Amino acid sequence: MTLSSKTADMIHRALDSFQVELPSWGFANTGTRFGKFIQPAAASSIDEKFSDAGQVHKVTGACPTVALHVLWDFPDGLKSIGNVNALAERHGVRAGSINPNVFQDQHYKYGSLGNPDASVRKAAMTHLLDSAEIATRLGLRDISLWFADGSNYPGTANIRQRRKWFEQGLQELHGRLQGDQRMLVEYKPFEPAFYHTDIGDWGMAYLLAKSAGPRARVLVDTGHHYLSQNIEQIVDWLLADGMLGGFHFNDRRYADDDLTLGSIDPYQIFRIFHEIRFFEWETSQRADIAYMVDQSHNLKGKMEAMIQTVMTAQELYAKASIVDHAKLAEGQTKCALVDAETCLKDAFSTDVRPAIRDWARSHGLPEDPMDSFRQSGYLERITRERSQKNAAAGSSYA
Ligand code: RM4
Ligand code: MN
Ligand code: MN
Repeated sequence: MTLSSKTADMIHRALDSFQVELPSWGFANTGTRFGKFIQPAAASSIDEKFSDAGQVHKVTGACPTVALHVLWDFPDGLKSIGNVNALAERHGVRAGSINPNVFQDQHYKYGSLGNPDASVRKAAMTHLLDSAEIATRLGLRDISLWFADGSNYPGTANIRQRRKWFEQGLQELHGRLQGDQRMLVEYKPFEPAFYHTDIGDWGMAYLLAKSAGPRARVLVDTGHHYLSQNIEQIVDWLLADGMLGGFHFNDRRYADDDLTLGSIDPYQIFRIFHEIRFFEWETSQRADIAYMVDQSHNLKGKMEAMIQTVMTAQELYAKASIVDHAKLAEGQTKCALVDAETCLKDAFSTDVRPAIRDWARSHGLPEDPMDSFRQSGYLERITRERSQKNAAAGSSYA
C-alpha cells in the first residue's frame, strides 16, 4: 500500500525535527557483572568514539550529538577537555550532554551526595561542579545526572537524611548553571543498590528537581522502571508540568537490560512518542526534550546496534506522527473506545519505511543506512586498526 501524500508529508516533517543523541560509551567495550566480551572494533578513545558516532550520523542523518561521560571521556576532568569541540567537528558531530560519574571511584562505596561521610559528599560535589564547568567551557546545555546511591539492607541508611543531602547538593549544582543550561535528574528503582535507591522513581526525581531550581528537569530512562509500570503515563504527567527534560532510550525484558531500542517491545516506545506528539498537537507547542540513547552493546556489533537503534527510533517516531489526533480526541470525548484505540493501532501498523526512504533520499542520505554502513568498509578498517589494542584490554569479572 502506498501512503497518501498527506501522510508522507507528516512523516517527512516529523523526521526533520527528530534527533537523537548517541552515548560515547555505547561504542566502547562494556560488560555485564560477569565479564566483558571484547570486540576488536570497539572504541577506546574519545577520538574513536566521535569517529564512530560520526559514521552513524552520516548514514542516518539523525544523531548530530554525542553524550559524554566525564570519567570515561575526560579522565582528568577539566584538564582533559582539550580541543574536544574541534575533535568532534572533525568527525561531523558535536559534543552533547555531560554525564558526571559519581559512582565508580572507591570512595563512593556507600554513596556520593548521600554518603554519611562529609568528605565523600564534598568529593562528589566537586566532581559535579567540575562537570558543570566542563559543560560551560564546551558550550553545552544539558548536565545529565544519575546517582547509584542507595543501600542494600534495611535499617542501614537514614533515608530522610540522605534526601536532604541530595536536595542541598542539587541546589548547589543548580546555582552554577549558566544561561540556558539545564540539569536532568535520572531515577532508577534498583541496581546497584538492592534495598533502597535514593532517587528510586519519577516522583523522587521530580521533587528533587523542583527543589533544585527552575532549570532542573526529570530524565526518563526507559529501562529504569518496574515491569508493567505505565511509562507513557509518567511521560504525560511530566509533560503536563513542564518537567520532562529528556530520555535515555533502550529496551529490556527484565530490568535495566540496556538492549537495543524496540527490540523487545516497540509498541512501548511508540506509546511514549504518541503521548509527546499528542501533547504537542493539543498545546501547539513543541516539547523541549533531549532524546538520548543509553545502551551498552555486549553481543551485537556496537556500530550496527547503534544504527539499528536510530533507525528504529525514526520508524517509531514516524508512526507516532501519523496518529489522527482530531479523530482520537473525538473518540476519547465520546468514549468510543474501539475507535480511539484504533487510531493508535492504525498508525502503529502502518509501514512507514517507504516514507523514511523518501525522506532520506531528499536529504542526500542513504536509503538503507545499515547497508550503506556495511558497504563503506569502515568496520573493516577500525577492526584492523583497533584489534591489537582491544585484545590487550582485560575482560575478567574478578
Ligand atoms: C546507569 C544509568 C546512567 C548511565 C550509567 C552508565 O544505569 O542508566 O544513565 O550513565 O548507567
Ligand atoms: Mn540512563
Ligand atoms: Mn541504566
